[in-house]
Amino acid sequence: MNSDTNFTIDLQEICIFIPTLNECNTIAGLIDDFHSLGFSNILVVDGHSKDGTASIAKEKGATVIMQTGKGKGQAIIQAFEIIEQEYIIMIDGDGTYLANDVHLLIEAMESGAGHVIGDRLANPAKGALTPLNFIGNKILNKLFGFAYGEWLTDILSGYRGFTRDTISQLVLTQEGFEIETEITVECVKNEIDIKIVPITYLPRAKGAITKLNPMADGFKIGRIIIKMARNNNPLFYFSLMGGMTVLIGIIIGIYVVNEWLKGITHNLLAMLTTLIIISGIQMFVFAIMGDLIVSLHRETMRYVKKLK
Ligand SMILES: Nc1nc2c(ncn2[C@@H]2O[C@H](COP(=O)(O)OP(=O)(O)OP(=O)(O)O)[C@@H](O)[C@H]2O)c(=O)[nH]1
Ligand SMILES: [Mg+2]
Repeated sequence: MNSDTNFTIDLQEICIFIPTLNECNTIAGLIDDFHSLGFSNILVVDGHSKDGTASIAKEKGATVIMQTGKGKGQAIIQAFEIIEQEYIIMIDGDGTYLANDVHLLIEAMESGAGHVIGDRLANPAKGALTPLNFIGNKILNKLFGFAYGEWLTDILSGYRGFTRDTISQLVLTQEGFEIETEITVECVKNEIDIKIVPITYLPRAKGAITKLNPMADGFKIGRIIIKMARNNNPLFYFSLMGGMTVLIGIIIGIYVVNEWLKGITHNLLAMLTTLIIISGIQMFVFAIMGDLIVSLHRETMRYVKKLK
């Protein structure tokens, strides 16, 4: 951070929050870096690390609490309940993000953002992302764009900024790595001003093991993007379901017609095909009705917010 950068936000009003699970290689350096930049409120929520991460963080002067449940998401939910500062910077403890980039997030909040996302994909160092992780992230960002109409570039980033007001509006339930997706959906739903800032992304330190399973967690994240769209963007959700149902109907229909051309009649299957296609078309009607209901609800919420 530039020493000549003058924040209007008092650093005492900022909490640096780090969720950790077995990050003994990197946690000390990260805390030192934030201290040297002038931050004193550093909170580590540890998932009962077996490698001494919690005691290292304590020695380095951070406030350390043990999480009461399991998973990164649960640690974040717990932290959001106890943090008292007006601004929260959340950063992974695996040394892949730079404390030095924090000014980018703070400046974005100073200019009015309720939520800031550090975009890792803008500038990843060589080896920071495996090809699978890079492609997986790109696909999930695009899926998110289709589902919510917000074309954000890195919904899964682990370096983010929040105002207290934003946190108070988020309803969070996901205990695992789906939490970043849920945070982003909740921000979009509550029409919070989201800003994206490009940050540096480094490879994990040698010997530090990732807790993320790219395939299993990737699928869970994709599923949550689609599932949460049911309430937030029914047009997308029910159109997708309707489209898939109609497609299944058409595939069975092609088989039925093909067989009929050969002189074999499948009466029951023909009826089933019609039923499936009609159900699919009905889902498009749900989609339009759901969209109307959500639009009305948003308008009412905007009015309620204005009254507050
Ligand atoms: N408190 C807590 N922290 C966790 C838990 N799982 C992961 N973390 C921390 O959350 C941060 C992100 O975890 P990573 O394993 O780096 O996951 P990732 O950054 O999505 O995956 P990589 O790209 O492989 O690094 C790290 O600081 C972890 O130590 C958990 O169950 N509890
Ligand atoms: Mg990581």
